[in-house]
Amino acid sequence: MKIDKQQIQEFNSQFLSEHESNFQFLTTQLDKRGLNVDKVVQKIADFQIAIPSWALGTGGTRFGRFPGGGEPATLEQKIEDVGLLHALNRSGGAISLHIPWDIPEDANAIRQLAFENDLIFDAVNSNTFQDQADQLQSYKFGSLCHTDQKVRQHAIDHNKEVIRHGVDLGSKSLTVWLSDGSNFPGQQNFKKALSRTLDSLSEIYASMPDDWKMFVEYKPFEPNFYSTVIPDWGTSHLLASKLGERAFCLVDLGHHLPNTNIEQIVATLMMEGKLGGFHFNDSKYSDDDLTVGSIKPYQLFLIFNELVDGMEDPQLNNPIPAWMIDASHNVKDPLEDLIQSIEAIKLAYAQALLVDRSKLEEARDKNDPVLTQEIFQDAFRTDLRPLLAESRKRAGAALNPIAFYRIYKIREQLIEERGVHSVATGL
Ligand code: AFD
Ligand code: MN
Ligand code: MN
Repeated sequence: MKIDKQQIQEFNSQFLSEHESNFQFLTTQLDKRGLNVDKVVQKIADFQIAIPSWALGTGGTRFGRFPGGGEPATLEQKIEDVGLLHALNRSGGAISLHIPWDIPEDANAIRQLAFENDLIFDAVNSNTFQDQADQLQSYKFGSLCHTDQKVRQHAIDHNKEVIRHGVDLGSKSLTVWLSDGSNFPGQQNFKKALSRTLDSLSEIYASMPDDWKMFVEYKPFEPNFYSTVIPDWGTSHLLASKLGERAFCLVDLGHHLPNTNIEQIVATLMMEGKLGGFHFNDSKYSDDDLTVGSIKPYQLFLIFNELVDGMEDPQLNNPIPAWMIDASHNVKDPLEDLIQSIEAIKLAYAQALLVDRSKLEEARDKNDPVLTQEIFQDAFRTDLRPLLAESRKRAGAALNPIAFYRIYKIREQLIEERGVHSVATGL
């Protein structure tokens, strides 16, 4: 199914007068603060967030999974779902594929389909955390870090194959997340495991086209519960530095121990020009993969404050990170959940754009923590949702995407087309 522009215009017309008065009220407030509202609205519109192919189906836990129906069962349907999302909010103009879950049979046809849906291909992801059917070399005790050279080579070759698929689709980056690690003290030689991982990654890095980037993800635990080979940003940074200038760290918000100061990690990595990728989600405990901004919206704002600071600092040389949502939806409709996540990301971004950076620096220089807090609170407590709605309106998207999704019964139509029992590939 497809959403046509006419439908969106019709829908928007019902909400237009309410929106105009909200936006007017906010514009007056922001004008007084000397903010260029049009510029902010444009920045919000330009901010595009990639959607991972594995987030379009219902997620689950190891205890169970409760699919809601109408899930995309093929790569074509996954592209169609991201296309729907993008038509609704004009903010998710890229899809990130996971190989071998999403191997394109005909890359040209898939490229064409993405083009018709106004989508590009974001980073491709390798999978060395599961054994595939008939796989001779098992990843039970690791992949790129494995003690057995044959297993390492198998994992290296898989990553090279992922790059080839990415090249065929026009991707420009590879994301590597490793589940490698150990479950028990003494099981693994830390130094050897890390240096084997570096050697394996070097071979993969060398096989990337010159205009490609590699993103190295880190995670402190799970599925291994005693140690992981790349547990933290420091280890990821060490690998990225040794690999070369096209290797970067990837921050996944859920991949930190509780209360970690993620905003400080972001600042440090950007200072070093090594923050390459970003996976958004939210968590109460660990890698909960919940809707972005649903648990700790203030932390998200603080993180965006550093991201904006890093992007606006002329002295820094960090590339614009590749933004992606990496969340799982166990009880919500995946598409509705993604709409909410995108909204939360853009809200935090807009709030961070509101921070008066010269005032902030002045207050910091004078060691005035009261004033710095006032500045943060001022930005965080301003309801900027009308700015987001305005940026959607200008981009030809729905003023209220969730309402559109429900009123036009998108899920019901997907269930009608695909059936109640269609199951997405992936986790
Ligand atoms: C993991 C990682 C990583 C990986 C994905 C697999 O965050 O991004 O590709 O989930 O589903 O938790
Ligand atoms: Mn991730
Ligand atoms: Mn994760």
